[in-house]
Amino acid sequence: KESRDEKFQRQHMDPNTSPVTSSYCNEMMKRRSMTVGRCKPVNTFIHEPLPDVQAVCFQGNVPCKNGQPNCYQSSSKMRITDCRLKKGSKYPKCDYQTQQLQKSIIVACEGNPYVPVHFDGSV
Ligand code: T3P
Repeated sequence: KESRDEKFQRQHMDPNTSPVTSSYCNEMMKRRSMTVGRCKPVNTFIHEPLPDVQAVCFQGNVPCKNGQPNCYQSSSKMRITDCRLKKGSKYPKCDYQTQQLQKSIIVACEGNPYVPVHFDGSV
């Protein structure tokens, strides 16, 4: 079974692509199985090396949006792509807007080793 950190990597890590075309999100959301059963409405891909993203678990501690205490904000801006489902897009035709950004990321971390398991947002 897929572990929570494997799921984070499937949903959020894309170190080797510095995007991108306007079809990036349509292709990647499908390739990474986020259009199975429903279209995941919002998802962010991170274009930085995995060790740099894992290191965020030891950077600035911030509260998570759900009130839990285990979120961390990256001290540096990272290259990310936000995928947002377009208005009117209806499953199974998941049609996404692709937006490249450079922002600080906020992830939730768990476990031993202590690694990212959820993408909480970007600032
Ligand atoms: P996950 O917990 O699998 O990482 O908040 C619900 C989902 O939306 C959550 O999935 C993370 C995702 N999300 C992004 O990927 N980027 C964002 O900027 C926000 C706000 C949410």
